[in-house]
Amino acid sequence: MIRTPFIAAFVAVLAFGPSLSRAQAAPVTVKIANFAFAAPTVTVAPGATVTWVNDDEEPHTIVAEDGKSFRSKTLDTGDTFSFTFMSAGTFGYFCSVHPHMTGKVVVKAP
Ligand SMILES: [Cu+2]
Repeated sequence: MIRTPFIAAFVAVLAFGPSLSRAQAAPVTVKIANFAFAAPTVTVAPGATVTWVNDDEEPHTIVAEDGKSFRSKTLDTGDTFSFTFMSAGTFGYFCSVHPHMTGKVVVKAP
């Protein structure tokens, strides 16, 4: 069949095209453990989703320092919270249960 390679190439573009564009805004996971965000600072591209995972035995929250960009509910052990950062900037955040727990997401084009 002559057409098969063309179809295969087309399918490859469909399969890999979106993942290539997503790679520029790769998702990041931030673990919460021992009353700290690890890593405390992450740098992502615009459009990237950051997911926090509570690996602690204590409840934690993720609250934007500006009070409006994002705010999670209380995360129990194993709970996650995700936020997609569309615009460039530096977004500090803290845990409202333990305000000494702070972190930062830096969003900038790669
Ligand atoms: Cu906390």
